[in-house]
Amino acid sequence: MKFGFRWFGAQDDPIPLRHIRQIPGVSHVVGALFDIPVGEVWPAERVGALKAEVEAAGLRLEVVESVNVHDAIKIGLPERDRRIANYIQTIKNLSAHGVKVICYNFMPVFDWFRTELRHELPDGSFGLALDSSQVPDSVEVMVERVRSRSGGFSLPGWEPERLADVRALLEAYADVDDARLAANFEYFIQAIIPTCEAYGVRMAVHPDDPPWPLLGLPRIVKDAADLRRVESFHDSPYNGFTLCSGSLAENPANNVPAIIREFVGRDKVPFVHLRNIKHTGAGSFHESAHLSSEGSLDMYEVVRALADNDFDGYARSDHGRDIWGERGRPGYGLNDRALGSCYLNGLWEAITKAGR
Ligand code: CS2
Ligand code: MN
Repeated sequence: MKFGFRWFGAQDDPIPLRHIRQIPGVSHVVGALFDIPVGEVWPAERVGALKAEVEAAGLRLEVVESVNVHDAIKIGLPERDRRIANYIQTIKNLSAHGVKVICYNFMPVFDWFRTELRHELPDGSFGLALDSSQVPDSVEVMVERVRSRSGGFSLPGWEPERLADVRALLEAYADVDDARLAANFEYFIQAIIPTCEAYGVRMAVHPDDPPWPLLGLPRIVKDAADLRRVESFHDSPYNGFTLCSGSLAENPANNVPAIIREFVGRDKVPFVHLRNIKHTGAGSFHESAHLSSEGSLDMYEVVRALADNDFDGYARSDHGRDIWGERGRPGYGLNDRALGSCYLNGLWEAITKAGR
């Protein structure tokens, strides 16, 4: 297992690479070009510059998160072929600089969805939370709430430019039901996977977060059955998954270790996100520290499912809380993600050594 840490770039992340370099067990940066608008090509020289910056800090860049998918592709507009051609060029440019895995998602309109970005926990730390009773009816209210509570940080998936007219965007999705979205996803996968195979870049779709439909929008990467459908679009190790323990676990019906065993066992998982969440009611949860004792997910079983299947892909600790007075980008401060990395590396060492 190769352990990475998500980084938002020198311009936009208060965490310097040299601090990431000091987290024991972390050897990779999971990065992106956050300023390139969704649907445009990532220029090869910009990818090369990011890689050089990461390597100069003693780290590696082999996973990018996320190359987001333009709404025209998800909706199925005529413009999609041009956007797919751009995506294919981005895959080639990433491959030219040694990127091996692209994390992305296929959620309409929004990426992850929370009602609270700074929910205070009993120990005085702060984490993200979703309280289903607090989801506003109006999307404009939701967009404004996320913007005003983001602590001034940019949040991928909630770009103000793209959501400036969120109502028009939602209307563009009016005829996109589950079946249409799946057909558009299949069209995208069939168009890009031959390039991924030729250029050695594995696609890894992130599950929907939360894994259920919201605000009338379909969501189609929620559970094992959905993952099998995505797999059937083009059966190849290059058409794979970012198994995100926290996102999947938000629905208590998802058996996360079983999902890991199934898909890692079939070599469909180049990348995993490891985090814990605590259920607080139907459709409600808050993010917790990574330890099993702090949340609803048994992280020992999650890591054991990876180890039992000889997982040799990339992993990162996902969302952490704000602790020790840090005011980080929501979910992406330094301290708690670093603690999570150490804990997860400890589980991995204990489980893999015991299995020898
Ligand atoms: C989130 C997402 O749960 C998560 O990992 O932080 O932003 C996620 O990175 C994207 O949905 C992946 O495309
Ligand atoms: Mn995740």
